[in-house]
Amino acid sequence: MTLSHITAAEAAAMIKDGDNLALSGFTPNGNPKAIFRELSQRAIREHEAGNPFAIGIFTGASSCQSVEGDMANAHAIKFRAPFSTNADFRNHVNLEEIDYEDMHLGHMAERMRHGFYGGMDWAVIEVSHYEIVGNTCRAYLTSAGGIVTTAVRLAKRVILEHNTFHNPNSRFLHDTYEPADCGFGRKPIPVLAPYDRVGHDYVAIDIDKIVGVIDSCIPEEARAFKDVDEFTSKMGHYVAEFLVDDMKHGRIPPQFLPIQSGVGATGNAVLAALGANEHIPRFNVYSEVVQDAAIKWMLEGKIIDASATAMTVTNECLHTVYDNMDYFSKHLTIRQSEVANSPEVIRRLGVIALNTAIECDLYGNENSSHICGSKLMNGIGGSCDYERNGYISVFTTPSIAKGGRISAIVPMCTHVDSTEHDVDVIVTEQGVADLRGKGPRRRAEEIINHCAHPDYRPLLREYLRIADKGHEPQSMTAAFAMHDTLRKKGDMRLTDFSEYLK
Ligand code: 0RQ
Repeated sequence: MTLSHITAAEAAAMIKDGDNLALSGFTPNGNPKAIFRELSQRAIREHEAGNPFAIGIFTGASSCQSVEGDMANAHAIKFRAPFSTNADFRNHVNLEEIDYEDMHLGHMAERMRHGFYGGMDWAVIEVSHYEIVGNTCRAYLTSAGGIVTTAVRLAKRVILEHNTFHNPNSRFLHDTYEPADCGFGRKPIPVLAPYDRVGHDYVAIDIDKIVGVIDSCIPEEARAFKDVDEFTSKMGHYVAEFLVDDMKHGRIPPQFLPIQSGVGATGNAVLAALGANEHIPRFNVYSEVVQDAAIKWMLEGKIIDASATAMTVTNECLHTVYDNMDYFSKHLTIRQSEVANSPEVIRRLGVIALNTAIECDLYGNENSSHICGSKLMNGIGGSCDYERNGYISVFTTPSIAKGGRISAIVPMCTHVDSTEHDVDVIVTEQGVADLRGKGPRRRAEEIINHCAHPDYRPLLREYLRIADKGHEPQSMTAAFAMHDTLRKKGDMRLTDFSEYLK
C-alpha cells in the first residue's frame, strides 16, 4: 500500500470555506507550510471572485508567517486558537476581523476532543518520514509535538506534508502520548522525570483518512529574537541569583529543579544566566520550548536533559541538533503539548516557571497578553499552565516600556492573566520582589521598592496613600486616572496625576 502524492495547490483546492484545520506545529516550528502558501493565494482569488473563504486554524501554540500571518492578511481566518505571536495576525484580531480564543496550551487537545470547536475537517501534519504498517501510517514528526495525536484521530481527512528540510531521524526525539479523557479511572500521565518516555516515536494514522502526501523542502520560518540587551541580561542575572539564594535556604534541593522558560529574548537571557552561574548545578529543563540558549547549554553539559513541545530555534541551531542526533536523541524529548503542559506533571516535577509579563500590579497580578486592556499582543501561551502549577512562579518584565514613558508596574492591571495567587516572584532590571509569605501591603512595598523604576516609585506610593483602605487597597478612580494620564500624554508624572484627581 502506498500513499498518493499531491501538489500543495491540489491540496489547497480541496479545502472548503468554513472548514476547520488542525495542524502540526508549536510556535513557528513544525507547521505545514506548502499548503498554506497556496491557501492564502487561493483565498485572495476567491475573494476577488466574490466568494467567501475563511477557515478555522487550530495548532499546539503560535504558528508561522505562512499559516497565520499571510492567511490573516488574506482575510482567510474565521477562527483561531490557542496562541499567536504574529504581528499581522495580531493586527487583524485587533481590527475585530478574527475570532481568537487565547487559551491555555495544555487544554487545547482536550477542548478539541470535547467538541468545543466543532468537528475537525482536516488534519495537516508536517512529517520528516512516514511508513505504512498494515492499515496504519506511522507519521514521524519534525521539530514540534503539539496536538497531533488528537488532531489525526479527530479529523475526517488527513494531509501529510513531507518536508525533506528536516532530518528523517527527527523521530528519535519524539514521545507521542495522548492522555485519556477525564472521568473516574483516568490513569496518571506516567512522566516522573523530564527524560521519561511513555509513548511512541510516531503518530499512528488510519491510512483510509489520508488523502495525499505533499512533498516539500521548506526551511522553518523561525523568528529571530532581539539580542540580549542590558535589561534582559540584568533580569537573567537577578533570576539566577534569586534561585541560588533559594537553594542556599533549602527551598530548592541541591540537585536543583526543572526549569521552564518562556519564548523570547528574555527566555534566552535567563537561560544564559542560569547556565553561566557557577553556583547553579547542572539542571534539567521541563518546558514547552527549547530555544537556542538551551541547546547550547545541553551541548556544554550544563543542561542534562530537556523536555519540550518544540525546538523554537533558529535553522542553524536546528541543524546542530540534527547533526548531533546521537546525543540529542538521548537527552531531548519532544512531547505532545497536553503532556508537556500538563498541570499534573508540572506540579509533580516541581517546575520553576519563568515567563514574561507586559505589566504587573502592586499585588502581583500580571498581564502578559493585552496592551491597555483592549489590544491583543500575543496571548498567554503556556505561561499560566506553568505559573499556576509550578513550584516557584516567576514573571520577568522590564520596569518601563516605550523608552521610559510607561511604567510596567501599575496600580491595577488593565487585563489579568495570572493572578496574585499564582505569582510568587516578580523580576525587573531593578531587582527582585519575593511575594511569597506576604499579604497585599507588604507585597506592594516589595514591588515598589525592588521592581518599579525609581521615576515611578513616588507615584505608586501616592496611589497606595490615597487608595481606599482595606485588605488590598485599591481606588478605581485613581487607577483609571493613572492609565488615562498615561494614554493621553504618553507620560505619567506625579504632578499630572495629582492635578487629575483634584
Ligand atoms: O513593543 O514591539 O512596538 O517594540 O510590547 O515587548 O519588551 O519587546 O518583549 O518580545 O519578550 O514580549 C509579554 C508580549 C513580551 C511576551 C510579551 C511593548 C513593547 C514592545 C513587546 P514594540 P518586548 P517580548 C509563551 C509563554 C506571553 C506570556 C508568555 C509574551 C512589545 O513575552 O507574549 O511568556 N508573553 N508565554 O514596547 C505598552 C507596556 C508594555 C508594552 C511591553 N507595559 N505597555 N507596551 N510593551 N510592555 C511560550 C509558549 O507558550 C509557546
